[in-house]
Amino acid sequence: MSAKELNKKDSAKISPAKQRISLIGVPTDIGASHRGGSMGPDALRVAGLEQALRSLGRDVIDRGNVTGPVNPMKPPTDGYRHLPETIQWNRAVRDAMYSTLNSGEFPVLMGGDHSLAIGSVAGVARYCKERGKNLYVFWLDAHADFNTPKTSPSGNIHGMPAAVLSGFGHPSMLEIGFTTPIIEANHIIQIGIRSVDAHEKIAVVEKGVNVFDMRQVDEIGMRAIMEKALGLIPRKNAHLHVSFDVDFIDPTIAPGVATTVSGGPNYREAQLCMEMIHDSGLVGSLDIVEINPAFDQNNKTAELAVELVESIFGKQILARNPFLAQL
Ligand SMILES: [Mn+2]
Repeated sequence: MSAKELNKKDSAKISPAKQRISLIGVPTDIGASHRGGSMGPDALRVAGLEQALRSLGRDVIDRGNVTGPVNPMKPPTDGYRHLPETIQWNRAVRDAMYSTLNSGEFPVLMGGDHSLAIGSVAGVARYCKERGKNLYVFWLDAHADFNTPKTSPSGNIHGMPAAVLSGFGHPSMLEIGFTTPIIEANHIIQIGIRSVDAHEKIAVVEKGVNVFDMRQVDEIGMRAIMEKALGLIPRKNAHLHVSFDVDFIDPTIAPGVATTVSGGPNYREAQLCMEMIHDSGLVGSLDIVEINPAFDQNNKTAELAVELVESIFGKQILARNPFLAQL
């Protein structure tokens, strides 16, 4: 799709329905390699997420936190760390996401580690199936998160959610979904990827995940990547879920995450990504995961995440009039 065609389509959708935004805290690091992600929801609250979205004219309600078991800090069993606890958290997340969407609100999951995307996407997928909507997921991340217990050295489930969503993982994790797979692998669109284990390199290609790695961003730029990524989504009856792992961003500006990887999008590239997600008018639910305040500096990573999320909800540098933009 050319830039001109994209602009035309976007201008018709520049004012998405102003649903109330529902913030859902999920304070756990049950699936992570390091402790501290459980403080993520409060880091986003302290950084002013609710107020920032209100200042964009949105009605926002903070629903408090979903609850679940404490992190028992156990070693892996049969290739998984904390499998029963992770399932318990994810069932609660799934039900919270589903009921929020069902009541007409826009759910924003404040994690928590990325294993929570299993429950989050499962809840969104159920809603979409019942409404006849075609679900696509943007997976903004440094990692492909496509491990299975056979291939994961650590057994940390936050390295596995994209595989589980596509139907690969422990049966009791697949059961979090109402269908198997929870979403077809080719409806997962990964952007910013730069740390992929040897077997994952093969698995994501074999299973048909759409991966835009950092080399592609280097070669053709974020604008072209986002045009391609958005071009994969049919415009009719589509629901876009954005699963935003904050380690997507370059660690020089976002150090407060569980697993940093050099060479991520810089500030403007990340902003452009979010602005183009907004302009598509397709986004209907969001995860913000992997912020780890224990590794942060004065909460700057949560503050940056808030700025980026503002752009997903339409904050712009100028009052861009789609008609003036054509001149
Ligand atoms: Mn991730």
